[in-house]
Formats: sequence, structure tokens, C-alpha cells
Amino acid sequence: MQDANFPSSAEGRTYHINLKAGEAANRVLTVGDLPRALSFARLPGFEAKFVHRAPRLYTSITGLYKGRAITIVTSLMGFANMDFTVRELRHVISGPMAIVRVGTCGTPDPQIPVGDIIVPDKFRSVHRDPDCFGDDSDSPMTEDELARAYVVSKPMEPCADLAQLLREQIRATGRTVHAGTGLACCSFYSSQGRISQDFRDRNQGLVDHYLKTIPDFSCMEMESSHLVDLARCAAKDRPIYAAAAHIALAQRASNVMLGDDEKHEAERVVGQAALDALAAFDLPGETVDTKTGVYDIPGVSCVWMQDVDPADVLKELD
Ligand code: R1P
Ligand code: URA
Repeated sequence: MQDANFPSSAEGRTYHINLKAGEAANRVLTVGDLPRALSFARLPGFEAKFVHRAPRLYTSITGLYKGRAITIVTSLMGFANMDFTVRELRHVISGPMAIVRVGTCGTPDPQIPVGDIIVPDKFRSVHRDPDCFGDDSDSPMTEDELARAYVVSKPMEPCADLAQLLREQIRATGRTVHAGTGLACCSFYSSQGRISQDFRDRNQGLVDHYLKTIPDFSCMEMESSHLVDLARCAAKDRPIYAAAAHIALAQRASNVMLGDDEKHEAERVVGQAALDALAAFDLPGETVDTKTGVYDIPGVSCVWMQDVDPADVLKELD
């Protein structure tokens, strides 16, 4: 490894996602888990060219879709993993980037049934402030205390054109699409208002507090605001355009969860729509590197964990 400021291997691989220049495309579809990434790589029209799994298990599949180079990558869960993914992809990709996240979410809106899709037009981050939990108190917090303990950022906006393309492509499949404000929370539990007997989160009434204080609050998940935040502060000469679509998995008002089969069907529908949106997005200055890149090499190349036969990995994509 070299360079303590931005560590990378002698070969130029980044420390965490473990990719080097030429192995990722300017158009990126990011997902939370490996089965979703593999199911997207199997969608009609996607031709996988290069499959990579990092020691820390981030996995990327770079290929061609409707003539465009697209990388499907697992950004796993939470702010930190999205941070590694976007910053290290940025390092190995030249020129502008378009990134779409397809994830799942909870919704507080009784009018949004599980299985509907939410493409927010605003995002906010929520962080639990540890300084508000240092005493022995276990009584529910007042509205003022909730506002101090679960700190909500100001709104951030995705790329309006990419979000609009995403909505149009999803609507064309017959799915209902909602917009509103998406909260990316530091926890699946405390800051999303899930009640625990094991920890003094003191978060009774937190979802109602968000509903009272955040206009058009439509969904809660754990990464999208950070993606949008990184995109808005990307270097001006190498812009990042970002948007996100979320499958309503948890209906928080009625306490209903989407079934696994319905979830996987929704993933395939939204994944195809996201590929179509990414392929249609205008991205001037895109650099498909056919010299060091993977797009012109015949067949599928693969870098996986040491003790795995690439043939077994590729079978997953058949
Ligand atoms: C929590 O179960 C995970 O689900 C949501 C949250 O953002 C978090 O990552 O998204 P994914 O379905 O993309 O993982
Ligand atoms: N992902 C989340 O972060 N929250 C939910 O309620 C469902 C999926």
C-alpha cells in the first residue's frame, strides 16, 4: 500500500472497494446487497464484462447495456459504506459520473402501500447525537429533546433530470411512484423510530415528530442523502449526478412488511428501469476507456476472492 492520504496498492487498487482505473464505468447503479446486484446483472440486455469482489466484500459488475458502459456495485449499508463506494469510484473513474441507487425503505405515509416506489425530490440526513444519551434518563423525550437528540439536516436535492428519468421509466412499468422527502438515518433502529427494550433510545413518537417537522416526509432508509450530499460537493470539473429509487418495504403506519417474492419482483422491475434511466441520461464528457478498460476484452473477466474459482462466480450470472 502507498499514500496514507488516499491509500492504494502498487497496482493502483483503492483500499476498500479494491478497483483500479478502467474497471468501472461513468454510469453506476448502486445497490445494498449482492443478490440484488446479481439479479440486476441478469436482467435482459445487460452483458457482464468484468466481475470483481473486494476482500471487504464490495462487489462490482461492469458491463454494457443498450450500448452504454454501466457498473453495478454493492454499496452495502450505511453512510460509511456509501462514502467508501462513491469516493473510491470517483478516484478510478475519469470525467463525469451518473449514479442511481436502488434500495428499500420504510414509509410513514399510510397512503403508500408496500411495493410502491419512492423517488424523493429532497433528502435529509439524520444523526443520533450521543451527547443527548449520557444520563440515566429513560423517559420519552419531548419534541424539543427529540429535535436535539435526532439531528435532521437541511434538505439536499438530487439531480432533477436523472430523478425525472427514473420516475418516467418506473411509471412506464405500471408501478406507482411517489416523491417527497427521503430521510437517510444513521440507524435502522433508533433514528428510524423503532422501539427497543434493549436500549434507552427514548424515541417514542420520533416518526410522528418527523411527520410534524419535515414537509412531505415520505421514506426512511440509510444511504441516499449521503450519495446526494457527495454528488453536490463533487469537484466542479468532474460532476456527479445522483438520484435514488426506493421500494417501500416497511409500512410503518400499518406495520406491514413486503413479502420476499414481491420484494424480488419489485427489485427486478426497478432495476431494469434504473438501467434504462442511466442509459438514457445525457452525460457529456463520458470516458469509456477501451484501452485499459474491460469493455473490449472478449468474454467476462473476473477478480474475486483468492480461494474461489471464477467459473463458479460466473455461473451465478448465467
Ligand atoms: C437496511 O435493512 C438496509 O435497507 C435499505 C437501507 O438503506 C439499509 O441499507 O437499503 P438497501 O435495501 O439498499 O440495503
Ligand atoms: N430499510 C430501512 O432502512 N428502513 C426500513 O424500514 C426498510 C428498509
